[in-house]
Amino acid sequence: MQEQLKQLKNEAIEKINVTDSLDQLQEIQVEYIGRKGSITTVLRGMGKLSAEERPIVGQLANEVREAIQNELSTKKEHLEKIELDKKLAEETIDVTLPGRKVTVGHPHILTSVIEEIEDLFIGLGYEIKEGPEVETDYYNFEALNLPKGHPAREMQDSFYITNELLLRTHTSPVQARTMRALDNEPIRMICPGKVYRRDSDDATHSHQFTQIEGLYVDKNVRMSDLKGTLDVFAKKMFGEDREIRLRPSFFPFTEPSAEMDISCKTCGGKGCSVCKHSGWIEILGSGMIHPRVLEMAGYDPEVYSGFAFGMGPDRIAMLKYGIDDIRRFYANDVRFLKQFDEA
Ligand code: 2NL
Repeated sequence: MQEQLKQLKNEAIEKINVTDSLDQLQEIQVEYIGRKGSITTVLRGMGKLSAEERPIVGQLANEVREAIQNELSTKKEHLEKIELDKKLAEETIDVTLPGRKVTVGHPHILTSVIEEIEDLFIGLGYEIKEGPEVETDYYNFEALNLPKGHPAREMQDSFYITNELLLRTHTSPVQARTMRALDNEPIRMICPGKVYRRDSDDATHSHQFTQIEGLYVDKNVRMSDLKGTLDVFAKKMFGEDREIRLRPSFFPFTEPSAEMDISCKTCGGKGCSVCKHSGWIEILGSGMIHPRVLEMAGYDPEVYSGFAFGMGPDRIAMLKYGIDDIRRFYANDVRFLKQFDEA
């Protein structure tokens, strides 16, 4: 029996020496010193031994078990170290490699144009105001001197939510709301935002586009104030060498009304294809606020006067950057959008 134990010990140690797998070590442990392992099986035969032999064999069995356990532990540590070293070597990071390029987005070209206009008017003391895109019939039309049945409403057919609620057709209701909320105080404001019209989309029309409007109300505001302000705007936005001209026009919410043109940069006013051979390019609509609009907003038109103007950032961007189709702003083709990274 002692021979048997010594042989099992040698056998186990030999197996431990040759293996290089942690799984196999585990198997060896079960095979030799586990609860149903070979050593235990041998010890079951101890009953047949004499009283003198029993403690000797018992001690030997313990020594064998301990020896195997020690070998197992040493080898396990060794294999685990190899595995760790291998992992560390494989996962080395070369900190000198160049980093991966992170793609950074940028504002949409329309946002950039709107912000450029905002900044310009902030410099002239104007505040930026925003309002709801779902508007009441009252603020979108009624308060702007466009009563129900007015023929000019037809030009601004819209998306109705109910009879009295619609997607706003211009940003003017923001101004009507702002005036209403104030009590005969001077105002200088700019309101940018999305507007909607029931239009058929083509190169120059979109059912959703952007607008930016300005409003100036105070005592003794005159048409010359409007012209001076628009002249500063045109020169800052399109170049100091631009001239402006005002042409008579009509809007229900202004009287008198005027359209503003800037001199064509491409031909210097001589006439070319960009300005359709007129030497001038239409930029915006404007006028002196209609007394009825002031009155409905709670301002006394005998004391207060003001001017207003409105333009389309879509159109401004198309002119400024030579963009041929308004639908490009909304198609989200990154090849188009990426061109204006630095704009
Ligand atoms: C255009 C013309 C314009 C206004 C907008 C306005 C607003 C109030 C009172 C009076 Cl609350 N006027 N806005 C005035 C004249 C023209 O827009 O062609 N926009 C694209």
